[in-house]
Amino acid sequence: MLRRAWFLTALAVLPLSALTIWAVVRPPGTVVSRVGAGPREPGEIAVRAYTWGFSPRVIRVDPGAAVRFAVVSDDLRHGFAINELGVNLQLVPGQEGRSPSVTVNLPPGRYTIQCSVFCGLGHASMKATLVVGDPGPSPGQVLPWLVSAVSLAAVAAFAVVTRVRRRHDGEAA
Ligand SMILES: [Cu+2]
Repeated sequence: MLRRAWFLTALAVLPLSALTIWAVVRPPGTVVSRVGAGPREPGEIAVRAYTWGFSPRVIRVDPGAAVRFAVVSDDLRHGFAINELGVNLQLVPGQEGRSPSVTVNLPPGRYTIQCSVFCGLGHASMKATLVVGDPGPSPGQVLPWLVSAVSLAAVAAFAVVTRVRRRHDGEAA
């Protein structure tokens, strides 16, 4: 009986603590820049590149906006590439790399920003996201809700099973 209580507690507590950890450890710098400048004045988007990531990690722009990227590397040589926009900057540490003004003629969605200069172990994971318009929630935003729904269902199922088993035991006795 005692063991069952422990098990139930663990079932309820573990997913919650996992969620808390996930929320706390979530990588910093999810700063969001929203640029919706008109076609005449390109909105300038300042980005920092470092080993191994970009800040901000998420850049939001409106479809049709004219933008210009100003990127500075904090440490090594890095690149800043958005294939769909034809942007590819080679960054020298300490120098600002500036892209020409580009018009975001892309359908709403998420586009990968990546480092284009090999910079070591974490190079392949050195990425950020360009969000154009409002493409709806990403899988990462839905995940916490999914996890809590699944753990609630598990707790409920376990409660039902123990009740049924207890009743069964009662009849047998
Ligand atoms: Cu790199």
